[in-house]
Amino acid sequence: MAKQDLNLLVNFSKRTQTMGSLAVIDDEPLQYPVARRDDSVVDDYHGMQIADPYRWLEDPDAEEVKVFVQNQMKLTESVLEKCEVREKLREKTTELLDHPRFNAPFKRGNKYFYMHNSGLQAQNVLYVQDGLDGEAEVLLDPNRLSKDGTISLSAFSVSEDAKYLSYALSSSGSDWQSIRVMRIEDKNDESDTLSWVKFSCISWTHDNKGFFYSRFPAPKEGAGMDAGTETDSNLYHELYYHFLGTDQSEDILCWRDPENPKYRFYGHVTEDGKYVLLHIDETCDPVNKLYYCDMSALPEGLDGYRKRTGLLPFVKLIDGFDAEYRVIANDETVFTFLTNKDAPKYKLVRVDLKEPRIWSDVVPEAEKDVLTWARAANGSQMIVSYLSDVKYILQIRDLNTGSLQHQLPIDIGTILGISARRNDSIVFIHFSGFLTPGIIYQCNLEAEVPNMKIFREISVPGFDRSDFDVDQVFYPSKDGTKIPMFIVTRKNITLDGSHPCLLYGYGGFNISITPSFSASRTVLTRHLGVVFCLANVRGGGEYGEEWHKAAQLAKKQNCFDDFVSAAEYLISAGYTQPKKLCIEGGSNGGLLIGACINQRPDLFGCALALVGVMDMLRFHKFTIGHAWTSEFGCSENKEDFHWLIKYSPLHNVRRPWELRLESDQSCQCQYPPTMLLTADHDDRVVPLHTLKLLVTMQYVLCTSVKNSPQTNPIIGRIECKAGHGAGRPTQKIIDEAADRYSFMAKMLGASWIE
Ligand code: X98
Repeated sequence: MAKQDLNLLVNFSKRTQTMGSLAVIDDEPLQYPVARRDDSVVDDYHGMQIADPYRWLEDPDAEEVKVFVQNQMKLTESVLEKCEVREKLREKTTELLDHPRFNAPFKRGNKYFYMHNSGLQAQNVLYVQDGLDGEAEVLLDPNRLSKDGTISLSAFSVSEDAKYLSYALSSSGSDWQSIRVMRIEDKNDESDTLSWVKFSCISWTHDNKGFFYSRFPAPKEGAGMDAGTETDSNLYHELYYHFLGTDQSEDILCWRDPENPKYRFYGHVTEDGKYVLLHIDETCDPVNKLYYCDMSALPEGLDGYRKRTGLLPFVKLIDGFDAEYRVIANDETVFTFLTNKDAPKYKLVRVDLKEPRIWSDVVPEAEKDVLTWARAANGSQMIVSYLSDVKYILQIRDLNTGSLQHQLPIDIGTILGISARRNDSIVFIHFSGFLTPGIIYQCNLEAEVPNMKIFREISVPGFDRSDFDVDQVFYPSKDGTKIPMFIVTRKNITLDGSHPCLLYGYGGFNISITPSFSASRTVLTRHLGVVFCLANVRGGGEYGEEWHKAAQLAKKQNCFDDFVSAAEYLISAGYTQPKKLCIEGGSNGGLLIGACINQRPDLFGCALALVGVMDMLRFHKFTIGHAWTSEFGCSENKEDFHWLIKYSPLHNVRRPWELRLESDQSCQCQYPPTMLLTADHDDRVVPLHTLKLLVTMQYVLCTSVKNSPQTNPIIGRIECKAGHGAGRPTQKIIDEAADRYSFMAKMLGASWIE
């Protein structure tokens, strides 16, 4: 961006007057709330002056912000009331969710544990049964913990003897957790309560005396009042060991590093119970340090540390952030790791702690496929999965030699979970696909040819997979790179450009977006004829770390280009046309949507940006945002600032009718109808991102312009008692889907098919 443009941005409000608004829905004008602009807030970034007139929206406790949110919610409701298919969507999505579902069971002692939802329960319930044939009973039902279903079971761990359950609860979708302990036999809670837990493993020692967990110091002000609404930076993580039956204040501090306040620590006890591994990371890049402590060599065990201060004597195995190391198995001192060290598509390696300089490959990096995970089972075997052109492959390999023993057949879809232990021959594999709501496979590794027996299949009344087609295409991006994209349609559609289309993407953090079942999207395809497309744009992990790096930092623009090219492909191939094309993304994908509507407002008929990172100059200041500088860079560095200012959604809202677009063939001369979504307890991507972008779009495009051509609505949906997405009760999931997709349907002119 030219310096001149930035100065224009600073002076913007001085040149224009607030006019009210001319956006229209059903021929009725929309009145955007008037929001104060504070022209005194101007920051100097490396000699450039950047205005931030809505800085006041960064204070979630300010009365003015609460009023602003209320006004926006009222406006949005007035739009949604006019979206005819809202109730039908709510009804059908409810119907399609109203069926029993499960995840893969896992074994401790002779008991099996699994999560289950009978259909419309707000939160999944934890069940336990003796053996595989025992009668299942409820162990922990989070639905009994709050009337509105906003307390969720966000993590749990069963002690080795299956006598205790330590479980983490989260309120209103916040990342904060509170850990409690239950005696499994009588389902009574012990008095243990551990607070301010976040980004933690819960890992029991095999003496069943307690477990490792991680926490941050409590936020300074109003601690405990409404955790999750604060924006304070999460710093000074610490690893603790908690002894059952003691107060949190007596927990052993196992590791901290005050000199590196951004480091995060996870303690993980190895399957043989001998070691605790300390996994350290600083950012969201797939790299970590790895230390270990031989607990059997501690003279008085962990008990000794109750009496004295001092951290655990961890030994540094990996002490740099140059690669990722995830433990797969160990035999005494010989450890097998999954790593991307010199292997961007990952490999399995082995080291003996006695000779830490000698590493060998067990399963070398594959040429094309990404080794996504491996689980040791049945003594000397492992289940290994690869991602091959965004489709999972499942194999059984020899743990010692790495050699391939069997291929396990699976459909196009995602392995959502796997339960396997070194000493168990039975493994459970949880699978889902666009047209497969869920199958739990049971695989007996002792069998000569292990087969995938269906243990449980999730069936959805009213859903018939033969009504749909799934295809995968590889389209060229701006620079010619071939990008994979899945396309889900009603059976045998004609490619005449007439179909409403929903294009979804993420594109970041080495995260692969793979096919899975979605009740609400199935309703869209079945009843609105929507073509659903999932573009696996660069920045994700679909082809390993190179694919990730290809749209990171200075190359972030590549993921936007890939997404825009997906839209262009869908139009040129006859699936849809710009005014019938809706784009959607959440979190880093919300940023993708924000950037794409700024760059190509002409290309889309609707945009849905969920919980997005929108202020790229300030994201690092809030909660865990500092961990994302590995992906985005940081505006405090001059070079990074110049990357960020080019695409930051908040800083690139322009009136299209005043610009000449590169592609200006069919410019609608306004932004697509846009819904920006956030939630009051989103402490991952704090709501201020969405609120600032929302008011900026409303101001620049609508309220500051007399007779603005921007008649497409720009609205915000701000959910209460919810966070970044996890732990949301079923009713809130349904209501949100009905709201955003009924808005989409209305804006695209999609009509209901019975
Ligand atoms: C996060 O920010 C994930 C947050 N997070 C975790 C856990 N560990 C982390 C370690 C480093 C940094 C972040 C971490 O949740 C964690 C560890 C153990 C158990 C449970 C949690 N992510 C990014 C995100 O949410 C990308 C995905 C994960 N973003 C929001 C990036 C931009 C928008």
